[in-house]
Amino acid sequence: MSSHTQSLDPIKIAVTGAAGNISYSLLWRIAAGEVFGPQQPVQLQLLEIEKAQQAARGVEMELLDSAFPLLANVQVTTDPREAFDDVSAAFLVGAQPRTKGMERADLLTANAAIFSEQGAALNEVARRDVRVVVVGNPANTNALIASANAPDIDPRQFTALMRLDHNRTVSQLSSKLQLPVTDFAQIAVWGNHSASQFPDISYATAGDKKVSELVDAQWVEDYLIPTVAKRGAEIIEVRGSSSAASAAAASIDHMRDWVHGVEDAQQWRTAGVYSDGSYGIEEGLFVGFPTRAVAGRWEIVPDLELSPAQQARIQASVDELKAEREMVADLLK
Ligand code: NAX
Repeated sequence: MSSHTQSLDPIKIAVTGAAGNISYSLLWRIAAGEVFGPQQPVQLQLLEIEKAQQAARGVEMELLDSAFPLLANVQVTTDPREAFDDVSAAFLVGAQPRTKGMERADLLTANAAIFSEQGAALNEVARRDVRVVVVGNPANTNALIASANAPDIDPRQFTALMRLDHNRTVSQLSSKLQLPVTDFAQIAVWGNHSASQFPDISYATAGDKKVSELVDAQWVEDYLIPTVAKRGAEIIEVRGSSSAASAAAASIDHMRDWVHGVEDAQQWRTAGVYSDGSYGIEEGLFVGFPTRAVAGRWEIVPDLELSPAQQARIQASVDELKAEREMVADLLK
């Protein structure tokens, strides 16, 4: 077993925003083997802007001090072409986080330039089968920009993190019904990673029961949906800074499921994926869908029946994504 372990070549993994809060949790879990498995050595290629280079070096020092058996090497750079060179996976975390009172539109333009440059660099130097998850907000539109600037990479290799919204939905149901999180299946969050998102429990099950028969429809409408959709703001209010460890945990979940797949077909996940036109959602947008991780790909769960109420909520969030796309139109080739 161990001789086999040692014979695997390291794979290269890029993480941007390496000196930031999310990365401080994320990097340790990648290095511990929680994404690519306990046999797979990794080389971490960390991207940071100039003014955070020293802090990123401190992160590198601590990673090395952790003496992870699977950590083959750590590199820190300011150059996206170096960071993305030959990578199998990229966690695009680095961005300007939203601060109190900042409008979403300001956030969009501040971050759009970063993601167009990084998309172009991925296109130049990353492996063609690279798996990219965009965590930095506005994640869905940043994924769209990165993908549009990487014309030689299949857009299905780009995703936006919506797993945190998914996990928050599961967690709220678990607390409400006093059941373990593992009892729940067929949950999804449609739309944008923003307050317009639609956590949807219409198909959800808890064991052999339908969740919609266990909870009141009014509770879903008045409590569950707004609580999940505004959880990010609530965390900032209560913790004093934005979700970091839970966002890292969701990023780990997302990439691990994408790489290894999820066997149970009832165990849907939420990923912000390239829309193929399913459910009338415009092709080419990056949208939270009910998905399954199958054979190394995200597949959109097909043939769900949508009520007019579901359709209206999904449409509202998709309309917001279209408006965001409009604001960055000059960066989409
Ligand atoms: P931090 O401000 O702690 O860290 C961000 C880091 O990115 C900083 O060290 C900064 O120097 C670096 N950075 C900025 N521009 C860069 C560039 N061009 N290249 C490389 N690095 C760059 O933020 P953190 O709390 O780690 O959050 C990172 C991003 O995740 C934010 O955009 C945040 O809004 C977003 N989030 C997304 C979530 C999701 O579910 N999709 C949830 C959590 C989080 O809010």
